[in-house]
Amino acid sequence: MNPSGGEIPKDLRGFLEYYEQAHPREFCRIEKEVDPRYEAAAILTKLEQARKLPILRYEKVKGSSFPVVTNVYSTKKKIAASIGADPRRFRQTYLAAMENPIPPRLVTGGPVLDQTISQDDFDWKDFPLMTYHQGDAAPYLTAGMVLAEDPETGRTNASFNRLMYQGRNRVGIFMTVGKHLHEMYSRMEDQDQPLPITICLGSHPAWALGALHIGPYGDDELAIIGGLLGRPVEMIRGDLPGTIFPAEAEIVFEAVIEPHIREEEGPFCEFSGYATGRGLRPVVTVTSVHLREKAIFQDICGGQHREHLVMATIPMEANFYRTIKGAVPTLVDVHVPAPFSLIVSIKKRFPGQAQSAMLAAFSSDIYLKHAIVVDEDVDITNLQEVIWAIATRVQADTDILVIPGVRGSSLDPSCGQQEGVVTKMGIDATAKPSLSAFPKRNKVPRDVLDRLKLEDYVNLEEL
Ligand SMILES: Cc1cc2nc3c(=O)[nH]c(=O)nc-3n(C[C@H](O)[C@H](O)[C@H](O)COP(=O)(O)O)c2cc1C
Ligand SMILES: [Mn+2]
Repeated sequence: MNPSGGEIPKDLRGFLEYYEQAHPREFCRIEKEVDPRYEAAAILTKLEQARKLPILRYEKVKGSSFPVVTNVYSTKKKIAASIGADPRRFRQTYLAAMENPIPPRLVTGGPVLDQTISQDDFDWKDFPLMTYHQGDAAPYLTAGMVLAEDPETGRTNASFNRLMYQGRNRVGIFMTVGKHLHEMYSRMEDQDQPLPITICLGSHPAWALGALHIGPYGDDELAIIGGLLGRPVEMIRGDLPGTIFPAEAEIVFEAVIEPHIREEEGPFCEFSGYATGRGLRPVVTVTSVHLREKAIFQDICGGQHREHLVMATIPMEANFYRTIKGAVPTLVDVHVPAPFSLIVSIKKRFPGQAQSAMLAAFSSDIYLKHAIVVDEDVDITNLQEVIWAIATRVQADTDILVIPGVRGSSLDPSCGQQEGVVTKMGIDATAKPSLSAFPKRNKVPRDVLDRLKLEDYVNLEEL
């Protein structure tokens, strides 16, 4: 059930229809033609500056016949509404789906098979790939969810990977070293084989949460999406061996990542806030395309925009919560305030637990670079309080853990000679030896606060 009491929408279109009707002020149809080169990104940027985060539907995008939707995941409220969850309890909903996965169901047909374009008739130029920021090397597709099947386990991995226009049926792909898609690709390349994939656009928002799941290699991300939806996702087998795609997607590209080919990819303005990542990277060749009638092309604006940060943070925080809770049972909360950064609050019972929390966090997400651990009296969403805890509870010679030479994000512009190898830092900003033994925080007595009525002393209206 969604918050209005109706059924959970079955697909992206169903969600967009529901949301436009339920929240018309958060849904904006743009009739005027928009240029995919910078203009779409400029509209989004200006709206963000005005603190507006509606779903945008561009009816006419220059050079393409597809309508484009963007900003679908721009707030927790929108994503939560798609699965009928309470946005304030989203973490519990996500964790419950991880613990109660529902395996996918194979079907033989579905709306995505309305139309098929063959390899010879396909041209990326017919699709509205976007150029967002100055410094982007070429038009990009960022909302493509890459599905790949592990040949040994038969389980499907899902991830978002930026794809750069290179030619009629070729795009460059960026796969972070150490992430699962890169591992699958490497296993196939070791055998001189291409990795067959599908690139899926325009699925129910639960798909994005599953694709951004962070867990061990081999976790079935389709089953987590099923868990979020409360029903199995319906999948169709593709023409290439090992390819699989959702029956309800708007557009699906069947493709292979070629072995032993590397071409220039990037730079691209990334969520880190920088134009980074120029390098020699693998190449994807499209072999066929399936589309629904009146297909909608989904876009996620590249760079440091709300949508990317909001959608990625939900699964990331759920993963940190689950793994740290395993090491420190008195974990209170986790918060990801910026790229590569984590703040954790714990109720420290024993010395060393802040370090246990850091190590659990570092080992469960290669992107994490800085972890700050505070006591439960600190509001971790208030960065000023966190800095205060560091200022008053940390001595750098004993409370900072530095781990050099660890795999991190290759998009970290501060890493040295070796791309993607970083120094990790944990800051134990808990009170030592314990909060109860530490000087007390300033507090006006509770009973005085409770009994005193401010309006007896000042006129608040006049202040
Ligand atoms: C919009 C968007 C674009 C992304 N682009 C990339 C990318 O180009 N390369 C990459 O390695 N990860 C990218 N990510 C992050 C991965 O999708 C994410 O780390 C995912 O959990 C990886 O899954 P895997 O470890 O199962 O392969 C992107 C995430 C989002 C939200
Ligand atoms: Mn994975």
